[in-house]
Amino acid sequence: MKALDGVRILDMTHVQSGPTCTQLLAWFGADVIKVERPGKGDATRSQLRDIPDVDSLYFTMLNHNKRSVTLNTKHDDGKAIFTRLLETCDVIAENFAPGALDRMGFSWERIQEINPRIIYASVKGFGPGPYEDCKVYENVAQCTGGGASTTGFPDGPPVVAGAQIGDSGTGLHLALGIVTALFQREQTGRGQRVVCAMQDGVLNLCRVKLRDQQRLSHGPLKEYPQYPNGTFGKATPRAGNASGGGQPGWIVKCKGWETDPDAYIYIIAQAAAFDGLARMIGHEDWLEDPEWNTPAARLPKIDQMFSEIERWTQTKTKFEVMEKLNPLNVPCGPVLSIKELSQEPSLRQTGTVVEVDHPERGSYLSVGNPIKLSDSPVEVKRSPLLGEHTDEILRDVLGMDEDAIASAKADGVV
Ligand code: CAO
Repeated sequence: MKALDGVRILDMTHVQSGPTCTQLLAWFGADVIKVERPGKGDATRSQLRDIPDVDSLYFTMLNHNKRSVTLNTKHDDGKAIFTRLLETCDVIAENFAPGALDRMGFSWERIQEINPRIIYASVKGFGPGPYEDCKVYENVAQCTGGGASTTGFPDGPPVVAGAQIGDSGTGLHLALGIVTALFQREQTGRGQRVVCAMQDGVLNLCRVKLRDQQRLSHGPLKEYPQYPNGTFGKATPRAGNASGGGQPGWIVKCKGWETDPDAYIYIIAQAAAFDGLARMIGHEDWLEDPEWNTPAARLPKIDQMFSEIERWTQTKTKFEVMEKLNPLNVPCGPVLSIKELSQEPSLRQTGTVVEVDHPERGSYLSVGNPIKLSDSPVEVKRSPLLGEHTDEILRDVLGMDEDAIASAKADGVV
């Protein structure tokens, strides 16, 4: 069995944030019924298409293991079908612009009347406040949640991260909210409202930056590259590639960096392993030198220290550096390109990178479930075609007969 066997989710999500959440729950065994607009479906089906008329990778990689039903929830008959779906589901998840479900006639009060046990889960851009009505995409969330102002180099503009912390990050938060609410329902018998704002999700992931904001009023942030030779302003600044923890770290060039944009490695020069690191890079002289042999003495010369480390790393590939430094307990990590990650055998073995077959596009690579449960196996199944399961859901979940299904189709309701 799977962890969420028996849980049925009415999935009104679209684009990225919501679909990542319901995809995870589907991998854990929930029956996820994706409701899509007849004829159109989730907008990402046709966005960033690489093959004409075939569901995009954007869509397929975010909607595995779901069933798709088309339904016009603004049509009166569609609302009736939607109401019956609400009656049979444990969770409704959505990430429309604020108020969209209310405008369809399904307020939280109405949904509770229809099914008091249902959990109503939403992603929104902002929580209650001045921006609550705004539409939000990934990079807007990164900018408004503290990600962009703290990412990049001190002398450069704010930068957004490649990791989708606004969308997929908030989807993860929502998934936790849903399973927590399901757990509480075991005790209370009642559903509840679960809301995650993308701004809140990003800020949660920027927690250490709020820590630093408060430390700033008590003196300079000594682990930031601005210390001691630069200046600090009033807000947590951008720290380049500084480690953010108590140990100095930086990205340095490795052999081949002139032509390979990913020939770099992150090295943490932590005090406990410093002697071995100094010897390895040919700086045994540092061990006896009071200018170098304590963390405090090195602190004002971190740039110089990493320049010396880089002189050595440039003579080795990033993997050779890894092999040399790991036995010395020097924490380090090669900058792996997405190409390298997609080919990494260990990630294939664990199911973190999976090859999936699709009837229209053939085989493609996806990221599988990164959360491993020992007693809930995951089988990654392809995303549904638009409306692929409309008939079976109307028939098997709602008990509609063939005539009723035919008439819903004729009226454009499904
Ligand atoms: N039948 C009939 N109508 C449907 C439907 C269905 N099955 N499914 C959706 N619709 C309607 C909605 O009711 C809505 O109509 P109204 O505007 O009349 O209320 C409309 O389709 C589109 O909804 P939308 O406003 O959410 O879509 P958008 O493309 O304009 O905005 C987005 C997209 C993502 C900016 C917005 O949904 C949003 O801010 N969501 C919350 C934050 C979020 O999750 N962002 C992450 C996006 S991933 O980067």
